[in-house]
Amino acid sequence: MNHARPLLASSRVLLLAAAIAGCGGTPEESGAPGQPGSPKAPNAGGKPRVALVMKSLANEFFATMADGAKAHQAGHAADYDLIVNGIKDERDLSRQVALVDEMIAQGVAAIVIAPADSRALVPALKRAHEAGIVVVNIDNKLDAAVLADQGISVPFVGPDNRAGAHKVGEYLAGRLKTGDRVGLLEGIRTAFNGQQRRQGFEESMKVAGIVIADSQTAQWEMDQANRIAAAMLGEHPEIRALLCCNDSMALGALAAVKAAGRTGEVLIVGFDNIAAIRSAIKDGSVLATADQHAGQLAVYGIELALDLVRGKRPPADATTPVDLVTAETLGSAAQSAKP
Ligand code: ALL
Repeated sequence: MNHARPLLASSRVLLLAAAIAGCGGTPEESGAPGQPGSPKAPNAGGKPRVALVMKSLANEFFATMADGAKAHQAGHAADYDLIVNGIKDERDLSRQVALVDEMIAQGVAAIVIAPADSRALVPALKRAHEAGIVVVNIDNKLDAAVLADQGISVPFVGPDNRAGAHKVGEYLAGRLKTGDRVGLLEGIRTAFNGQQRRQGFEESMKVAGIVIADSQTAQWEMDQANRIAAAMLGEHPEIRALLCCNDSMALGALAAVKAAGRTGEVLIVGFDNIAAIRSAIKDGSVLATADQHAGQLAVYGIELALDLVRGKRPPADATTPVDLVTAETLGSAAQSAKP
């Protein structure tokens, strides 16, 4: 029986699912294994509760991630309960830290987290670790040096963002010529996956002899990307393409290119494969993106977390797939349209 009840008081938190069935034990009871040296064993005697902590739920990428996680839980309802939550603003690090602390206070068995920042979340995750909560890092890798400094190790499950961006950049380069100039829109600069994507784009441009005329952060967000892309197009009218480290920013860039009346002349690529970008690829207004399989990403993390809750030893980091998405792969007519 699921008796869903609100777990989090704050109105800023979007609680998508709070299914807490059969949680017989209190965090203080023993029975379910915690991590080595843990002072308590959360959810002893009942189904473990797994908390998925994401970033901006306004971003379709995380809505897809949440749907995937909820579908997995529905198919394994006897094994665990799921709490799904995220923040409103990509940059609201303190809210994500507060969410981790709320999950610790709830005594969940595991936290599966896509950290908004690779460094700032580590102390909160250390608190979770010390409370005997299994912690699994998905999507955006935590900073290895900060983890080592804090004396904890957290398994990571996610894609090779550098390789993914490289694939997208290489495909774009095939439509450009040596010496062409492009602009780059970066994610949050302290996010490791954002750094890796920037590197992947830079490397692919270098190989093709294409010059990055300007590179700025739009903090993963559409509105900021729109403003920055518009300014870039004004300052660098020679720019032939905008390389965006996620699809939200690619949508912002697309609106700027359209407003400048340069659709098709300035190519756009992104990263995530959200629905709006798939449509834009099909109609030829965006060239390509990378699919990092958002719906599966949390599922991989949840499965690993459940293994750890059951006492398995943490494995090495696991790399998940990332695939190039173009008009060809989408089977669209736009594939023959030369930009
Ligand atoms: C990253 C994800 C997605 C997303 C971005 C914005 O961690 O991998 O690319 O668009 O965060 O929060």
